[in-house]
Amino acid sequence: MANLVFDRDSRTSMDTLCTDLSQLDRLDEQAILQQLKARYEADQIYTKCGDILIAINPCKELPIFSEKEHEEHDWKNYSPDGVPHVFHIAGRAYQQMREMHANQVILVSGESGSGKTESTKLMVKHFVHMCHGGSKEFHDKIVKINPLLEAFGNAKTVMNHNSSRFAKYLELSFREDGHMTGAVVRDYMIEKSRVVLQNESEGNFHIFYSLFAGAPPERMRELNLKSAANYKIMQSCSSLLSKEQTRMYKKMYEEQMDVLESLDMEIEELDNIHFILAAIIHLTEVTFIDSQGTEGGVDIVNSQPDGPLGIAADLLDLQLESLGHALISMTTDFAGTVVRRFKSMEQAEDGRDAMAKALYERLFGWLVRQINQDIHPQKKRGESAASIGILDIAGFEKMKTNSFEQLCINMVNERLQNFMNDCLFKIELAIYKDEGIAMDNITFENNDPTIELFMKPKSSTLRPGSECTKRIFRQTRSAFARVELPSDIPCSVAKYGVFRRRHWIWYDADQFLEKNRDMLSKELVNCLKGSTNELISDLFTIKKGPTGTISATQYNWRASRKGPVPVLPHPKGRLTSKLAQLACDLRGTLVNKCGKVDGPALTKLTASKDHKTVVSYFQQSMSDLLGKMRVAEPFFIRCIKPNFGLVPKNFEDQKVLEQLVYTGVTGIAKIRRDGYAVRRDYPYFLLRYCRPLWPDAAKLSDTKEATRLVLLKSIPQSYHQDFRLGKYKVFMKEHVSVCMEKLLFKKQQFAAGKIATYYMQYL
Ligand code: AD9
Ligand code: MG
Repeated sequence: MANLVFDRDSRTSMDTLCTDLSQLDRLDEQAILQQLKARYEADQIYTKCGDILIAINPCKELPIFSEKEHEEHDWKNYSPDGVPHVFHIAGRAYQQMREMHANQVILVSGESGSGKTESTKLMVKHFVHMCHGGSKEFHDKIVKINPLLEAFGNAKTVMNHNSSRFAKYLELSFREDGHMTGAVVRDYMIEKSRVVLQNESEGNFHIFYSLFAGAPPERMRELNLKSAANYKIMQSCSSLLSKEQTRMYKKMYEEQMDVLESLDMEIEELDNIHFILAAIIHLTEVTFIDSQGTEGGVDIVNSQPDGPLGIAADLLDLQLESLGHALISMTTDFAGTVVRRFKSMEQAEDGRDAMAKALYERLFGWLVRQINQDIHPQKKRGESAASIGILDIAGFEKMKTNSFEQLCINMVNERLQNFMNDCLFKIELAIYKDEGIAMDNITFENNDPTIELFMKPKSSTLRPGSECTKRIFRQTRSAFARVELPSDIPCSVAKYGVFRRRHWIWYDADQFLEKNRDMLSKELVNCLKGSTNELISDLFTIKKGPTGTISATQYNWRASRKGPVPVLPHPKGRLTSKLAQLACDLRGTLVNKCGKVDGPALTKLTASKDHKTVVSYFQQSMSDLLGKMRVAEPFFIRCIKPNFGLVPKNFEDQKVLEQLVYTGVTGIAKIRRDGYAVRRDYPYFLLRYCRPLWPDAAKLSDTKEATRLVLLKSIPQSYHQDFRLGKYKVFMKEHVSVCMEKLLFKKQQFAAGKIATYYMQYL
C-alpha cells in the first residue's frame, strides 16, 4: 500500500486511510503517528495493528456504538478485513471461543484516562448482544454491575474524573451453544489508601459523595451525618461538592440503590453498607492528644458517646470502650509475657487509618462477592463451557509528584506490558525459531530489567553508576536506579527514579514505608471481630466466595493469620519483629542527609515474600492474574490518551508518541506484518478441515504435505504466500484461517440442508 498523502477535508481521500498499521509501507514511529492522527481527526478512533486494536480516547460521544455497529460486528459476520472497532475484537474473541471451545482473555491496557474502562463496558454490551436467547434480566444485570463497581472502586484523579482505583477481571462464561451462563468478577489491588488520604484536587471514592448527595434525610440522621464539607476525608476536592456535582451524585445514588436492590440485597444488608461507610467517615474524625498520664502514650480527644468515636462504635456495633482501647493501646509478647503498651501518636493515627482502610477494603470485597453470588455461572452437570475474561487495570500514572500508590500501579502496568511483550515478541520469536521459520529485524523495548528490579530486585543492580546499571541503560535504555536529586524536583526527601525511554519518572519516597506497612494490629482485628453486627464480624473472618475463590480483599487477612501481626514499635522502642527491624533500617536509609536513596533499602522493601506489605500483596495478586491469563488465548487492546486534559479534538503529537514508544507499537506492527497470527497443530488442522473438505488428502501419511494440499486447494491463489509450514504447526495469516472457516461453515450448511431434504420427503 502506498504511503498516504491525503486531503483532510475530503471524505473520499479519508477512505484511503489505512485501517491496519501493519499494512503501512513505511513503518516507523512518525509514519504511525501521522496515520493515527489523521484517523483521529476523522473520528476514526480505532486502528488495527495486525490483530491488536489501538483505541484512541475520543473524549466525546461518538455515534458508533449503536445497534447498527452491534450487527455489523456480530461474530457471524466476522471478517479480518472488518472495520477496526472494539466490537470487532469482542466478536473475534467470541467467535474463537465458539470455534475452539477454549478460554479467551482480552487485555485492555493504556495509561490513566486512555479509555480502558469505557472499552471494557462497550465489549460487555457487545457480548450480551451477540449471545441472543439468554435471560434479558440477567443480561441487564451484567451490564449494570459496572456502574456499581465504579461507585465503590473509582474516584476523581487529576488524570481522569472517573479513574479506576482497582483492577477488575471480569470472566464471562458461555455454554457450547454460545449462551452466556454467568460471570465472575475478580477484584484486585484496590487503592484503599485513598479512603483516608487524597492528593490535592483528587477525590475519595465516588460512593462517599453519592451517599451525602442522595441519602434521604432520615437516613442521614440515622448515620449521624451532617453535610459533606464537615468531614476530613471529603474535603480534598471542593469541586466534587459543588451543586452540579451533587445533582449528578444524587442521581447516581438512586441508580446504585436500584442495582443493589436488583441484586436481591436485603434491607439489613443495605443498612450495613450505609453503616460501614458512615463509620469510616466518623472514625477518621477521631483525633488524639498526648496523654498526661505517667505511662505516656495518647488519649482520644473526645470519647463521649456523641463524639466521632462513640458514633463510629455505635454504627459498627462495638463497645465504645473496646474500640477506644484498641485504638490507643496494644499488647506485645516479650518472650512469652504479654505486655500492654500505649501507642505513640503516630501509631495511634496509623491504626485508626488502617482500620478505616480495612473496613472499606473488606466492604468492597464483600460487595464483589454479593455480585458474584447473584451472577455466577449456572452450569449443569456434564455441560462444557468456556469463558472470555476481560482485564481492566488502573492505568499507568505520571504525576507532578508520584508517590507509593503510583509506584504500585506502575509496577502492575510494567508487569502487564512485560506479559504483552512475552506474548507478542519473545514467545512469538522463539516459536518461529523453533519451527524453522525465518523472522528478522524485529526489535522491541524489553522491560525485563525493570521487572527484575521491581519484582526480584538484587541490590547490586541498584548501585549508582555501577557497571551493571550502566549496562542496563546501554542495552535496554530502561532501568530502575538510584539517582541523585535533580534541582528541579521540588521535594526535600529522597526519590527513586525509574527511567523509561526518553523520560524519568520520579517517585517521592516520603511515606513509602508507612504506606507499604499494611498492618491492622491484632487488637483492632479482634475488636472488629467482636462486633455484634454479623456482617462486620464476618468481614474480619475468612470465608470462601461463591465460586470457591478467596477474595483478594481477604488475602491480607489470611496471610496475617499465619502468625501474630508484627507491631511496629516506636522508632526508639525495642524491636519486636524482623519486619520492624526492616522498617527501621529503611527509615534510616530512605531519608538520609544528602537526599539520596540506598538501593538495598528498596530491595528489601519489594523483596518481602510474607504478604504483609502492600507491595508483596500487589506482587502476589499480579502473579495470580498472570497465571489465569497464561492459560487462555490472549487479545490485546491498547488504549491511547490523546491529551492530558481529555479535551475533545486535541491530538498532542508528543503525548501520543510517548505512548507509542512505551508500548512498542512499531515493533508490533512489524511483527504483525511479517508474522502469522494463527497457528494450528497439524493433527488439529487435518481433523478440522481435511476430512470434511478434502477427504482424499487425509489418506496421505505426511501430515505436513496433507496440510499444504488442503490449503492450496481451498484458498485463493492470492493467499498462497500467506501461510508457512513449520515443524509441528501450520502458520497462517488471519484471513487464511477465516477463509478456511467459511468454507467449512458452507460445507456444514450444505450437509445439513441435504439431511433436512432427505427427511422432508417422509413428512
Ligand atoms: V484509569 O486507568 O481507570 O484512570 P481509563 O479506564 O483508561 O483510566 P476511562 O475508560 O475511565 O479511562 O476513560 C476516561 C474518560 O474518557 C471517560 O470517563 C469518558 O469521559 C472518556 N472516554 C473514554 N472512552 C470513550 C469512548 N469510547 N467514548 C466516549 C470516552 N468517551
Ligand atoms: Mg479505568
